[in-house]
Amino acid sequence: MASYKLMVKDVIKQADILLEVVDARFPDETRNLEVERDVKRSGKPLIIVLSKCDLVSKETLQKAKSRLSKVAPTVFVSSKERYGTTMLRHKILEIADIQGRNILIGSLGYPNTGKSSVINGVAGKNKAGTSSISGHTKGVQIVKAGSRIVFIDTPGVIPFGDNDEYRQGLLGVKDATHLNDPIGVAMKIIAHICDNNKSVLEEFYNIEIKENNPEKVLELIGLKGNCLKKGGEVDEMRIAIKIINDWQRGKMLI
Ligand SMILES: Nc1nc2c(ncn2[C@@H]2O[C@H](COP(=O)(O)OP(=O)(O)OP(=O)(O)O)[C@@H](O)[C@H]2O)c(=O)[nH]1
Ligand SMILES: [Mg+2]
Repeated sequence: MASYKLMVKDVIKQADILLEVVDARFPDETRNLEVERDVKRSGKPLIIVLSKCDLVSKETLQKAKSRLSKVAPTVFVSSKERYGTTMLRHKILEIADIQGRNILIGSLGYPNTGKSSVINGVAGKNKAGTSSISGHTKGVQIVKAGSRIVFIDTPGVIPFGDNDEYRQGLLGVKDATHLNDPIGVAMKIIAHICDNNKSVLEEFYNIEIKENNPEKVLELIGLKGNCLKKGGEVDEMRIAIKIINDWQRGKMLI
C-alpha cells in the first residue's frame, strides 16, 4: 500500500491534469477521497470520468453527474459504445490550457473501473492493456493518445483499509476464482440489484421475485437455470459463480 501511495503522489507530481475514473454503477464506492484530497492539495486540475455509462440508466447517470460535478468537472464515457471520449478530449484541452507542448494526464482510480479502456477510447486504438480481471495494469505506463495528449496509465488503487471481499466482489475487484465466499458475494450482488431495480434480475434470469430475500433469489435462479446437484437440490456454488461472472462482465444493466 505504501508503494501505491508513492505511485499516486508521483503521478500527481508529473501530470498536468488528473483523471479520476469511477464506475458509473458505483460512483461513491469507487471514488477515492484520499486521492482527491492529494490532487486538491497539488493545485492541479481534476476531471472525474464516470465510466461504463452504458451499464446504467440515463437517470442514474444524471444524478451521479450532478453530484460529482460539485467536486470536479465530470464527463461520462462508455468505452464500449465509444461514447463521451471526444468530449473528454475537448475537456482536457480546455482545462489544461497548455500551448506548444504535450499535455500529460495522470489516470487514477479504483481497480477495474475502466481506466485503461478510457485511455484507449481517447487514443482511438487499443494501446493500453485491459481485462475483465481486476489488477490487469501492473505498473505505470505512458500511452500517447493522438495529437498533444499523453496519458499515464496506472494500476488501480484500493483505499487503505478496504479489504471487504463482499464489496470487492460487487465492485469487480476480485473475480469469482479469487473469492473465499462466492455464495455470499453473489447474494450481495443480488441485494444490490434488487435495491436498484429488481426487474433487471427478473428479466435476465427469467424469474419472478416475490420476496426480497437474496438467498431465495439465488435458489430461484439456480432452479430456473437447471443448476442442480445430483440429488436435485440447487448447486449454490455453481450458480453463485455464474451470477458473479454475469455481473462482473457487465451483462446486467441497472
Ligand atoms: N460495459 C462496459 N465495460 C467496460 C467499459 N470500460 C471498461 N469495461 C470493462 O471493464 C473491465 C476493466 O476495464 P479496464 O480498462 O481494464 O479497467 P482498469 O481500470 O484499467 O483495470 P485495472 O488496470 O485492472 O485497474 C474490462 O472487462 C472492460 O472490458 C465500458 O465503458 N462499458
Ligand atoms: Mg488498467
